[in-house]
Amino acid sequence: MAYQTLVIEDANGVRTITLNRPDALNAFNEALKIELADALAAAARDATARAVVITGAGRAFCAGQDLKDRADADVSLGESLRARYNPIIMRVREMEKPVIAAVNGVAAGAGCSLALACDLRIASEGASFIQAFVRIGLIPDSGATFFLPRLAGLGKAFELAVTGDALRAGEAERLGVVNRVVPAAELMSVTMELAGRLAQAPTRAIGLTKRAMNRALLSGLEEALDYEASMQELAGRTHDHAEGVQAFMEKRAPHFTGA
Ligand code: T3D
Repeated sequence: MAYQTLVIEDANGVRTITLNRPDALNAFNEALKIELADALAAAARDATARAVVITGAGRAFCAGQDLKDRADADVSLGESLRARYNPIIMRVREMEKPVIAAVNGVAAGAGCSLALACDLRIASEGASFIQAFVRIGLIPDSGATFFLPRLAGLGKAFELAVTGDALRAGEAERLGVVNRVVPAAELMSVTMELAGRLAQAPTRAIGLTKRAMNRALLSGLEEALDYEASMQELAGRTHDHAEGVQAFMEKRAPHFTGA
């Protein structure tokens, strides 16, 4: 498949997938969702790719769903999650090789979820993680209700989910949400050094380690993703969600009424 929204590079057993819509902060339009799912499946199949890095072009990692595609569309968010986002998250988790998120800037909404679903996160000093969903009247999705409490603890996860406040890279490292924080200029060299080391390691053993940890801690993931989709279907039909998206488009604060 030829990609319009991704850049794929291979070096020393490391497959790097770069989300490449920098003008939209790498927000997920339809093409990016389809292409990322395809690229992850291809990386899983390809025995020469022994570690995978996901990063973003430009100043952001990923700003989640492209809201400009949602502005006047009557879309079932539950269907959108089941058809597009949940398969991406499952592919990251089911791939029996290490997947590293090189978080080069803001990771918001489903972009944050994607980073959280990876096996390791290396963040640049200016990176941040935003559960942006609540800002537009939605619930955390694409695995955020599942991964964030496991990584940050329930209390912090709930706080981040219901305030939509940014979790800065430094605090994310302190909480264990990211593995390492490095200066922006060193992000890719540090990430590639780690990915290269893992690509030379016993891939089968690493894959089986991931499978065992998935089973030990993540065995309810598929059900959780489906449940999120059902809750998002409800949230997506609220007036507050319509108002949240409208306010984003108009670059103003939303006025939520609870309806
Ligand atoms: O819909 C479904 O299928 C269900 C699934 C939902 C999953 C989700 O991800 S829901 C959450 C969607 N994402 C958001 O709500 C985040 C929206 N973006 C922001 O809140 C902010 O942009 C950021 C906090 C990420 C970054 O802020 P800042 O100040 O650094 O940048 P900015 O000025 O807001 O954005 C720069 C440009 O990117 C701007 O475009 P412009 O004005 O220069 O033409 C902005 O509109 C665009 N952009 C940023 N995020 C998105 C986006 N365009 C479309 N969709 C976006 N998500």
